[in-house]
Formats: sequence, C-alpha cells, structure tokens
Amino acid sequence: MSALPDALAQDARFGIPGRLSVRQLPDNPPLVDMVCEHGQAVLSLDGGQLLSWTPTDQPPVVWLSPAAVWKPGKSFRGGVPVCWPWFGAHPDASDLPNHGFARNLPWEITDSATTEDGGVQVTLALMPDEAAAARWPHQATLTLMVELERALTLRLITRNTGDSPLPLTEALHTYLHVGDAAQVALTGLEGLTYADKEADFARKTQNGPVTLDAPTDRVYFAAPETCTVEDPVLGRRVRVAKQGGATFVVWNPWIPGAKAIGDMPDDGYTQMLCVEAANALDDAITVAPGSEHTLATTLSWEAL
Ligand code: TA6
Repeated sequence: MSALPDALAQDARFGIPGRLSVRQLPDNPPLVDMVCEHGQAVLSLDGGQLLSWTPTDQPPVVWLSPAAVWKPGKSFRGGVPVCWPWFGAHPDASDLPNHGFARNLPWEITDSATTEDGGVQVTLALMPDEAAAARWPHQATLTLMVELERALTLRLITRNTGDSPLPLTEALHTYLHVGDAAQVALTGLEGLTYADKEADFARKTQNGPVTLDAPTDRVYFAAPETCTVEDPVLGRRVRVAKQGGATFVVWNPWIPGAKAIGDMPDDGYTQMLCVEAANALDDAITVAPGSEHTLATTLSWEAL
C-alpha cells in the first residue's frame, strides 16, 4: 500500500489560515480540519473519509461512532466512507473487501480554496496502489471534492483512464447523527421499489415515510434527488440531496447489528441513520473510456 502523505507537507502546501489545516495526531492518519463561520468538518486522508460535520451551534449532523478506532487501511465507523468501485460485496470475488478498496487506501490533497460564500473547499485524490490495481481490471482516477459552506457537499469524480468501459457501483455512505432513531421519519422515498437486504434482497414497495423499529438495510432504486430526515428530538430537519446517483441506501443495524459491530457501542444504533447517495445493484452505471462521472451529495439542515 502507498504510504499516507506527510501531514506537515500537505499543510504547508494546501493549508489556508483560519480555514483549512492538516494535523498529525498519534495513532491517527493525517486529519484535515475545515472551518468557516457556518461550521466545521474533519476529513481523514486514509480513505478520503469525511469524519464529521458540525454546523455552528448545532449537534453534529454527521455521526462518528464513539467507539471508532483507526487501523491503517481500515475505515472509521461513521462519517462518510467512500464505497468504490463497488458497493457492498464484490459481485464475483468474496475475498475482495466489502464496499470496494477506496475507503481503505491513502488519499492526498491536490487543491484547496476558499469559496465566494465564505466557505472552504478541498480536493483529494486517491493515491495509486499497485496491489489494488492488480486485483481490478480497470484504470481510473478518483477525486473527492468537499465543500463546507452553510451546507456540506461531497463530489466523487470517477475518470475512466482506460480503453474499456468501466462498470461501477458506488456510494457516499453517509452516517447521519439523529436524536433517537426510533423517533425519526425519513420522507421522500414513498412509493419507490427497494431491495430489502434484510429479506435476501426481496423487492418491496415503500409505503409512507421510512420509520425504524428493526434492522433496516434497503437499496431504493430510481430515487428522487432529495429525501429528508425529520428529527423531533434534535428539533431539526436534515435534507440529503444527490446528483449523478439513482439510488438511496438506508441502513440502521438496530439492536442485534450494533451488538455484532465491534466499533459501534451497543446503543450506537439509536444515534445514527445512514442515508447514502449511491448507484447500486440495479442502478449500476458504466463510465465510457475517456469520460468522467460525478456522484454528489449535499447535506443541509433547518430547525423544525
Ligand atoms: O450501506 C449499508 C451496508 O451495505 C450494510 O449492508 C452494512 O453492512 C453497512 O453497509 C456497513 O458496512 P461495513 O462494511 O462498513 O461494515
């Protein structure tokens, strides 16, 4: 695996006083801090993973497990892991990692800037990796742009640099922080067909808003651009918008799942709900040689 980039060198080159810095803590990957008047966000250069987003005077919108641990090449539990170039299990090879390899490899900063709205943005690139390349018969570059303003936007850009079509499934696996998962309602997916991973991928139709009282792992196809989490406990509405993705994935492991996941406290499921912009299963896409595809998600909030 390529080495993680040097935090000091990345900071010297891309740091922006008062807006963006890169730090190295013991037993951690290099971390990127982004700050503006509307809030702050933290990114890990291992995995190109957003770890947190906390708007000013609000509880975090993006959830990071209190039991999250970092090991080189293993993503943190929470934040927004990048699932690429496949979502979930690899279709043919069970020894390949769940959700692809991008979330387990080093990334580096390639650009940073302030925005006209007083925000800050950073661009990360997945660093080339020989071992991953040997197991994947395609050539591509992967870029993640993160923009922090009043809303938070992530853009995942796949460029097919090979000469054959690139089949792709992917997700921005967003862990939202909620006040109490049993009390939230997710609207915007009514009437959609979904694959229920808790029922062996059975196809079902969503009736009314999504509410939670059991393990929930669903892939909603041909989904509209936006869905919304109504959170009466935190007194806010969080909107998840997507572009370039046909799928929303909704996941909460609930009681048995949380107990089985080592880096989530047993009651961690009460505080999170994954709502993921994706192209998954039936919504797989193909990126033509020489062309580019962007999957984006924007998270925003308002008081109820
Ligand atoms: O997006 C939902 C999901 O695919 C679930 O099936 C669940 O396993 C989750 O992702 C977490 O996967 P991970 O490999 O990060 O433990």
